[in-house]
Amino acid sequence: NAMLQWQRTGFHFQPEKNWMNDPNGPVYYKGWYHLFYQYNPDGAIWGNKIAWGHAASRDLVRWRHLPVAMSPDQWYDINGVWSGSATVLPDGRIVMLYTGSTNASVQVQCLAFPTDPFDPLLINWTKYENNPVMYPPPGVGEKDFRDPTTAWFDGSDDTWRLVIGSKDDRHAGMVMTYKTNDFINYELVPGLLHRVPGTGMWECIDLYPVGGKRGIDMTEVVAAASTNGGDDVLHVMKESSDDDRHDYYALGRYDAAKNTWTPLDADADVGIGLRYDWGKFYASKTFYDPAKKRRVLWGWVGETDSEHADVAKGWASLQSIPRTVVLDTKTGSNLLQWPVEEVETLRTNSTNLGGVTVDHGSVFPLSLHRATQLDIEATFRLDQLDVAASKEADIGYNCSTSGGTTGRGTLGPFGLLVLADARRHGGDMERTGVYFYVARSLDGGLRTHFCHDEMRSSHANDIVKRVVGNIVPVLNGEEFTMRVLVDHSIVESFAMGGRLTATSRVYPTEAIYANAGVYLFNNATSARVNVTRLVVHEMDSSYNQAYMASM
Ligand code: DQQ
Repeated sequence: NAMLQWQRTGFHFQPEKNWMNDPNGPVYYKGWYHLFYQYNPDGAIWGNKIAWGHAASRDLVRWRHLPVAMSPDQWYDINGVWSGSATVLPDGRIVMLYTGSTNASVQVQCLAFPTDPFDPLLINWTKYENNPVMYPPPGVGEKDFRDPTTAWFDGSDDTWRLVIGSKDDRHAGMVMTYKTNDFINYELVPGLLHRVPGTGMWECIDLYPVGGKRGIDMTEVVAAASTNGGDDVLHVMKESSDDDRHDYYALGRYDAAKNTWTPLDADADVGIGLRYDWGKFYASKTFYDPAKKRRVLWGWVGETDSEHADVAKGWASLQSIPRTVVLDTKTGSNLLQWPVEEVETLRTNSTNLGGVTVDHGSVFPLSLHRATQLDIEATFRLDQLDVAASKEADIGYNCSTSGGTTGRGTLGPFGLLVLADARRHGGDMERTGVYFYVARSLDGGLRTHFCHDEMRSSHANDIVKRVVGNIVPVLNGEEFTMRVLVDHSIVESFAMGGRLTATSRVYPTEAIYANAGVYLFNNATSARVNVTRLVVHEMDSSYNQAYMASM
């Protein structure tokens, strides 16, 4: 449908057509990054014939689409080749574990290998002849046993371990650990690695170590822990809550010998505390990139339009920009997510627009050539006198129940309007608000919220529009910073260096092509906002024909 063609992105990953969901088995192999993904080759909706789509890239940004890697063609996965993870063995071989939905819709774990290990593109995959290798254990629902993680090596008993998410009969989300020494025979490790009441089915578990700088491989840490305690490293546990479709994480400590993971802060446990992203982002997965010694996160960004619209356009879903993940050593209580550095190689035409002051209650258009593919870096500072004079209490400000860009306080909202109608500013013009809202809390301190306002992002009426976001830590002396990736129908923001992220799918009908623009706005009732830095980079498309041909 040519009419909806403008919704396709320029630098976010998406298949050429049809439905996509979870990222699967991300791995680096012989100079190539591989991304597999849940894919329906038959259409733009999810179905019971899900296969593994496949693409490869040298830089995580420019992708080469490859043939479907695995299809539902065996009794044990005939209802779907579902999500799974890659493990790289010390000799370089890859083992892939995934969930099969059997002919009776039972969830079982299955094993597959590259057919030709000398092929860096890993085009063909061979399923293990005696699949499945794991069945739901006693007491676990046959439809509640899925999404095996990457395995790590535990030198204490020379076995590989991996975890699988589930829920119990009291609706608690939970994680089970398995060990194996050949990837064929598995033993359930007694006890549960973790369990949180009331959180429902935990899909797509991820468990990995984080430090403050480079990424860390799980095997490396477990080996170190058995010799020196490994105390300087924390372990992230992430689960995707089937109940409310958000990815929740927590920082904690993994004790391999006891088979436990314990959150640093029980009040911010997995499933009830931090989210990776406060917008549309689900079923994510990380991998360790040995080439750049970093941990990289992928997340599925679904559609918020109607299924009817997806069928009309012939495709559905994007992957987030791949994000590096490190521990925020300044707060010690959250991760930092940031677009992989390779994204910056797509920047062209950078315009410096900083050094302006936006008065309260005003909107200021930016003059740009094109505003459908952007990487925006913005830093704001509130006038200190205005902050001192502000007496507003932050009683219950909440992005999702706020008035978005139009709800006014003394110190916010202020920020950007993107994918906004460049032709005129006014009333019901299409725009997506990306903003900070600063308020005084009852203890007198400042509390900062970062939100996306999708309420006026489109004149179309078959779209879920919300205000999303949450409180973001801002430490003494820090300015308010945001990085916003704009790509036709997605706005992906990183606030305060990646302490908080928000992703929105938006479907403007008028603010498209040359009519798309960006505005600075400050809708506070009294504070002036200094925009100390504002750099707008136009972004090249990563699906460049010449590049594709040269690969
Ligand atoms: N998607 C897969 C499952 C997983 C779910 C099926 C999460 O393996 O639990 O497409 O989105």
